Amino acid sequence: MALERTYIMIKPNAVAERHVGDIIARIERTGLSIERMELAVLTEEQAEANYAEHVEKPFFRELVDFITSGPVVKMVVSGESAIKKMRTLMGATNPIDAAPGTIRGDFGLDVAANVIHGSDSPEAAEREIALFFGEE
Ligand code: DAT
Ligand code: MG
Repeated sequence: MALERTYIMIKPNAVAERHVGDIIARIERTGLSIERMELAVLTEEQAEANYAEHVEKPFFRELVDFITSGPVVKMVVSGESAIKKMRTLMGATNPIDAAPGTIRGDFGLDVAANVIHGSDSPEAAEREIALFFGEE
């Protein structure tokens, strides 16, 4: 167990569909804390950097276009095992495979518009927090 920080982002479809309050309530109910939070439209550069590991994938351009298509809610969430706890709360990448009760299982429509992003490792969390909040 370790005290961790993770970068969480509510994607444009979920903001447009007014799921922000429900998603924040679910995060707080797990006992994790919201340290920072901001509504913003990502730049193309931020989107490409966030998804750099997927640059060779056929869906890369679609992913960048989607994530920059409207405002997102950027957050730093902290607490005991925050990275894994958030990944569990989010559910599987493809909403079709995500269990009911998870954020993607309840609100996801398809794999591209899968509602929420969460860092997958401590290294990714620090990189993403620096990228989106300009912190070290
Ligand atoms: P995760 O967001 O669960 O970490 P990932 O890192 O594999 O998943 O992919 C990043 C994002 O890319 C994912 O949230 C949605 C999009 N994506 C993944 N696979 C896709 C596919 N086959 N078609 C379209 N978009 C996809
Ligand atoms: Mg990932």
